Amino acid sequence: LALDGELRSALVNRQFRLHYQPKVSLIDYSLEGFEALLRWDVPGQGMVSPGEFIPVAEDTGFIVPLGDWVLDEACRQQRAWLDQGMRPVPVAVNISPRHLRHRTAEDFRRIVDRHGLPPELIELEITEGAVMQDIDHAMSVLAALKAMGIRVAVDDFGTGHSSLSYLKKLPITTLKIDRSFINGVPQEREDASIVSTIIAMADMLGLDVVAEGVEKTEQANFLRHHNCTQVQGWLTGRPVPADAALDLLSKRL
Ligand code: G
Ligand code: G
Ligand code: MN
Ligand code: NA
Repeated sequence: LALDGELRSALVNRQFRLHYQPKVSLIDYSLEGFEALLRWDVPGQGMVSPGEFIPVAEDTGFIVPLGDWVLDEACRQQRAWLDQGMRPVPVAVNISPRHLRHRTAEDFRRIVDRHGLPPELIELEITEGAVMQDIDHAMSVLAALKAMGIRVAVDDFGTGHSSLSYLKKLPITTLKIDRSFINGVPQEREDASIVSTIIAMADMLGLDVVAEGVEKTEQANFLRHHNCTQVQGWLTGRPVPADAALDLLSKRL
């Protein structure tokens, strides 16, 4: 594949960037974390979205070195912010299914340790699909990550095929409610029921819950009313380059 070769050269030529989207408290709108989102800065063409190349990288296996780079870069940036005296907030990275299958918890920890970071300042976002593809491996990796103190979120929650019996056993810290459900809130009764039920279930399971894709004040109001405490979406901040993320860290509550 031509694109696979271009992606491999892009890594060598340092054309990948991370942008950072704020995760914000619904109680006081304080900044509580970031999600790192990959961008490909193609010379003369601007930023290419990961939606256009992650599927190819997943197919060819390039996602493994690329995913390692993403985690390493997020850790490097987090270290730099801490060294500049910034308030510590967790930074999350997306781990694709194939990356998860090819790595152990020790592999991830080695990258975090390389930067001398407290493990609780790094969060891995993993989709339900990634967990279900190889449940035994995922269970053992997640259990070891938990023992190390590295946070794990289930991303796009509600869209995958995980059963509640696995959810009960999964050693995770956070559920991220998929934005397809947030979209219909508060008008669509089904979406409103699903969202309020996920929030209540997360609370009873002792998990943190984040609502993704929040674009409107009415959505934030609905979520606050149903005791969701953290949101991520265009309403509270788009993904921004590292320098703009530093501005947020230094100026915001
Ligand atoms: O940022 P954007 O909306 O274009 O992202 C599109 C998709 O790419 C999302 O599903 C997001 O989770 C995924 N994505 C963004 N950054 C990364 C990354 O670093 N690794 C992986 N595996 N997926 C990512
Ligand atoms: O699959 P994942 O949840 O990691 O995807 C995250 C992607 O969602 C990011 O690439 C980001 O650009 C996108 N995103 C974040 N907030 C919003 C939002 O409020 N609305 C929409 N439509 N997309 C969003
Ligand atoms: Mn994500
Ligand atoms: Na998501």
